[in-house]
Amino acid sequence: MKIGVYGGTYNPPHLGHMAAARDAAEKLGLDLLLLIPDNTPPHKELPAGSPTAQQRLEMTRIAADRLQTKKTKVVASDIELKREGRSYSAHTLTQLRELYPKDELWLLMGTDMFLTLHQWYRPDIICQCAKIAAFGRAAGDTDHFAEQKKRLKKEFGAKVKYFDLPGLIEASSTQIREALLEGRGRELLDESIYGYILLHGLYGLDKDLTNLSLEELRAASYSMVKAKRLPHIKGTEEECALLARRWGADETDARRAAILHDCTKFWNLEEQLQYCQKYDILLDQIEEVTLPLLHAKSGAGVAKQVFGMPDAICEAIRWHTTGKADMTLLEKILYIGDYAEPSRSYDWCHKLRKLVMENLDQGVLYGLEITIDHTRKKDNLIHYRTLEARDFLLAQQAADSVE
Ligand code: DGI
Ligand code: FE
Ligand code: FE
Repeated sequence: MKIGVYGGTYNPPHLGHMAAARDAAEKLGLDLLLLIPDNTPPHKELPAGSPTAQQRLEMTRIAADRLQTKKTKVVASDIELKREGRSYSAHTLTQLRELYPKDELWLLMGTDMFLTLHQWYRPDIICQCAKIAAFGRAAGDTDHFAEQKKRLKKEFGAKVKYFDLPGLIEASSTQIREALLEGRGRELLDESIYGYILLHGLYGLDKDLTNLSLEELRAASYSMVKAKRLPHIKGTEEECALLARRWGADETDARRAAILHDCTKFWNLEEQLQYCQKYDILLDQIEEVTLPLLHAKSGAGVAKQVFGMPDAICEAIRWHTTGKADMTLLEKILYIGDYAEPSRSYDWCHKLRKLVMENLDQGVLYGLEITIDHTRKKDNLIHYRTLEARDFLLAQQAADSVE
C-alpha cells in the first residue's frame, strides 16, 4: 500500500491544504492518506476563539471526508494529538513505520518545509522511515528543489520526489484567521468547514445561529454530515423548493426544512437517545430501537434548539421519515420531496416525480405505500404513524369520490 502522511496545525484546514492533498494523492497514486493535526505546545498562549485540539481534529475529519475518492481513502489521524508535548515528524513516522511495516510511506510537504527539512529534528530518522514528496506552491518554487534533493540524498539517503501543483490555492491559515475576524475569508474554506466554524463560533465568528441566511444555514448543516449525503440534501432542497412553488407554500421555509432535515443522520443510537432525553423529546417503543427513525426527532430538536426555526419547519422535520395523519402542506412537501429528489435513482422515482406535480396527496400516498412495502419486505416493524398517514389519505380519497 502507498500511504501519504500530511501533517499540519490545520487551524483551520483550508482549500490550499485540500488542493495539495488531492493533487499529491493523485500524482503519487496513494491508497491511503493520513491528515495529521499536530499538538500545539501547551505553554503557547492561544488567542481567544481558538479551536481546541479536538475541534481542529473535527475540522480535519471533515476535510478528510471531502477528499476521499474511490482510489484514495483519506483519514484524519489523532496520532500526534494523543502524544504529549511537541509533535516531531521523526516520532510520528517511527510510530507509523511500526503500524505499517510493509507499506510505502510518503511524507508530504510544501516548499518552505522541504527547503528546511535538514534542520528538522532527526532528519535521518524521517528519511529512513519515509520517502519525501514536496510540492511547489508558487510557480518557480521547484527551481530550488533539485539542489535540496541532492543534499538530502547525500546526507540522509533520502528518496525525494517533487512536483509543481499548478493552481494550488495560495492561502495560509494565519491569513484566513485574520480574514474571518473581518467577516471575509470563507471563499478560502470548504463550505462545510466554514459551517463548522460558524456553528462553533470559532476565530471570533459570533453569528446569531437563529438568524442565519440560507447560505450560512447550508454550510452549518453540511458540516454535520458526511460528503456522501450532500447530493441528497441539495436535491431535497431543490425538490422542496419546486413543490413549494407548485403548491403555494413558502419557498424559503421549504428550503430551510430541507437543508436541515437530515442534519443528525450520522448520530449513532447512543447520541440520538442522549439528545432526545436531554431535550425531553418523547420516543415511542418502536423509535427507541429503530435508529433510522430517530434522526427525524433529533433533527427537529436541533432545528429548534440550535437554529431557532419556527415550529412549522421543526414539525415538518419531525414527521419527515414516518409521515403522520393530516399533515400540513409543508410537512407533505418535505415528506415527499425527500423521496422525489433528483439524486435518488430507484425505478419508482420517475413516476413519483410526475405524480407530485399533478396531485400532491396522490404523490404522498404513493411514497407512503413504497415505504410500507419496503419496510415489510425487510421484515422491519412498520411505524404506526406511517400506517395512519396512509389510512388518512385513503379515507380522504374515499370521501372525495363520494362527493
Ligand atoms: O433520511 P433519508 O434516508 O433521506 O430518508 P428517511 O428520513 O425517509 O429515512 C429512511 C429510513 O427510515 C430507511 O432506512 C427506512 C426507515 N424507515 C422509514 N419508515 C420506517 C422505517 N423503518 C422502520 N423500521 N419502520 C418504518 O415505518
Ligand atoms: Fe431523513
Ligand atoms: Fe432525507
